[in-house]
Amino acid sequence: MSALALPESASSGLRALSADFGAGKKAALARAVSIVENQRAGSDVLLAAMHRHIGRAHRIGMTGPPGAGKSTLTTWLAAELRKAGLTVGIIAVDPTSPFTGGALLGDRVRMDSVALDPGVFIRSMATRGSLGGLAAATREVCDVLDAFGIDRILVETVGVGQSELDIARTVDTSVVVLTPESGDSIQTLKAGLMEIADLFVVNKADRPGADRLRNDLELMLGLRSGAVTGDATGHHGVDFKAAMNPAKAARAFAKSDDDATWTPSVLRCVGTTGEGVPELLGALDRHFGYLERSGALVSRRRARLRERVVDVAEQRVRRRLWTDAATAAWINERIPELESGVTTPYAVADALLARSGELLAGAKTR
Ligand SMILES: Nc1nc2c(ncn2[C@@H]2O[C@H](COP(=O)(O)OP(=O)(O)O)[C@@H](O)[C@H]2O)c(=O)[nH]1
Ligand SMILES: [Mg+2]
Repeated sequence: MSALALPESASSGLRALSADFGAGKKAALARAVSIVENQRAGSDVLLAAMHRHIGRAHRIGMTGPPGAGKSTLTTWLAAELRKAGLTVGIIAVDPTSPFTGGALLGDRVRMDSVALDPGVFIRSMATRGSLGGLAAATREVCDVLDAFGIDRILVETVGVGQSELDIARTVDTSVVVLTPESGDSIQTLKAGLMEIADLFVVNKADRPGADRLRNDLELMLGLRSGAVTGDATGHHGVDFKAAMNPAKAARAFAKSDDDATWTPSVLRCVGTTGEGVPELLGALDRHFGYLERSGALVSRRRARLRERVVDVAEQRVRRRLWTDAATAAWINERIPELESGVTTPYAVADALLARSGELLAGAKTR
């Protein structure tokens, strides 16, 4: 890629950065990621210039409870992808276990060889205010890695709450990693986690209970009765309710064809030895192929573009309106009428929006 096309107004610093980024220098990638992650000056300009260059990378989420082996498997995947000559980005958004933290101490050698490989870029995400902001930041950092030309982006997240699910939804393929320890609680696992899964990994298959967990998952997915759950609408993940309802699953199966349907499979892995990792890679490639053939990739990417517009618009409304001194003064002047009940917060809010057209359009900048 040549240098990013920046507007005339871009600073000389951004120009130098863009030239180095275009030349494939990893230091420029790291700087661009930091600017975007922390929403520093130039962030929007850089992302806008990168927009044309995104869409090549396969974005893969590794989601699951803390300690399931997400980082370990991510390291294995990165090593295997490198062997295949692909470049890899790793984004760790797991606040309970930083990618470079103690959890991987037992695995220092492989981790170091991955971390020091010039074809691998690793970043642990700091929280951007809230977890909600983190999903947007994760998506933007993925865009930067994608624009740089990185082939596979692995995003590690803990699938415990809504915000983490939002992060998981920023990827093309979601892998949910579970362990035999989570086996007994399978019914209590958040349905949300089940719904986003394109692939399940039963990790720690060296431990007792792995086969049972795999059976339980396959039963739940309707795989063991031979019924396949449909994804005919092209939405993300398995139809969990249909999976719990064999008759519905059978109907979905009857009207499905291979290109329009994805059935999440359940793979076994042993993170400590790398067993099952080649099969996981194969399944990831198959899922990407399915996304391309079925049109789901296009629709997911369209949905992401829509979300991006909404995110950016909200950011700009906030920034333009609430940092404007005249707007703050105007609201203050309305307080007496609000206090006396002459007007309501709803009427004031409408009046505020009606008078802020130019400000919202960015025509007035201060
Ligand atoms: N016995 C066993 N331990 C594993 C396996 N995979 C990972 N571990 C260990 O489980 C712990 C947590 O792994 P980690 O990758 O940090 O989990 P994360 O929190 O999901 O990222 C580490 O000590 C790993 O070495 C496995 O297949 N079998
Ligand atoms: Mg981890």
